[in-house]
Amino acid sequence: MKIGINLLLWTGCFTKKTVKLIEKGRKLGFDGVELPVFAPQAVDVKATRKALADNGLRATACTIVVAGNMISPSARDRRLALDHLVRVLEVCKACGVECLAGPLFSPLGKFVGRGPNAAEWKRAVTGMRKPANRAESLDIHVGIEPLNRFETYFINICDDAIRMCREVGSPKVGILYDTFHANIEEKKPAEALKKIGKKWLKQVHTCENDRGIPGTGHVPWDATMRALKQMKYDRWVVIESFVPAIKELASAANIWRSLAKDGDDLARRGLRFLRRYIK
Ligand code: LER
Ligand code: MN
Repeated sequence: MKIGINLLLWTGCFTKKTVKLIEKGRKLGFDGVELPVFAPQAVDVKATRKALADNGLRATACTIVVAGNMISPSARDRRLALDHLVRVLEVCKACGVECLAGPLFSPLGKFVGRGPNAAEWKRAVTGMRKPANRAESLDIHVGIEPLNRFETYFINICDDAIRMCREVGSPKVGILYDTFHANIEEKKPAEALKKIGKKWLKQVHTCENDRGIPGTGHVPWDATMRALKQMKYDRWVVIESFVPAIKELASAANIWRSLAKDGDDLARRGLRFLRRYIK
């Protein structure tokens, strides 16, 4: 396993202006960085590749639905969401990213006063086949991330993500397990992680139950790390925690309290904690 740091700790979006954060990741001791690719047109592919190579780091990426909606009855909304996802995949591949993950179906914070219905599920399965094919041809992994019910109503639990992966049926499409969301939605988070198993697990986000520094709260870290080791998981474990200074994130994920001195402090202390499990 390798440990990465999600750059959302320092910026709301990865662009040519934030390439220098890659060096920060290396200086803090991480093996890799996770790039929040929310605006693919703003990414400087050449500079990103160079910064990764110069710093000897590898990269994962995350994205969200910034336009349209893959589960919407509107064909235009579905196309916008799919075009964004395919474009992000292409930019990620060009930058050398190994896995792109996130809540890929509907926008963060969009609610309709009910849970997902059968028509939405079908649109999601049909929709995902297009980025899945592109991921196969590009040879890049994709992780579907279950989020807690206060951020999305579409895919909150690992069981639903597993069902989605089965129905999409691509070797490149699997699941991102986030300790923060699992702590809210799963009865037994480590059991849910085991159920995903090596077959579907593409990526892991580590975040404490209060969105703060991993190791300072009640996430079942011993059981989580044991499950990862038992299944011989050998991909990325990325710290994804937030600080209120990053306004876009603060408002999207309701980060109002400071849970660390600043982003650097959070990254340093989180990494020190995770290194107890991952050398
Ligand atoms: C959002 O809550 C989250 O966990 C992120 O991974 C979304 O990109
Ligand atoms: Mn996450």
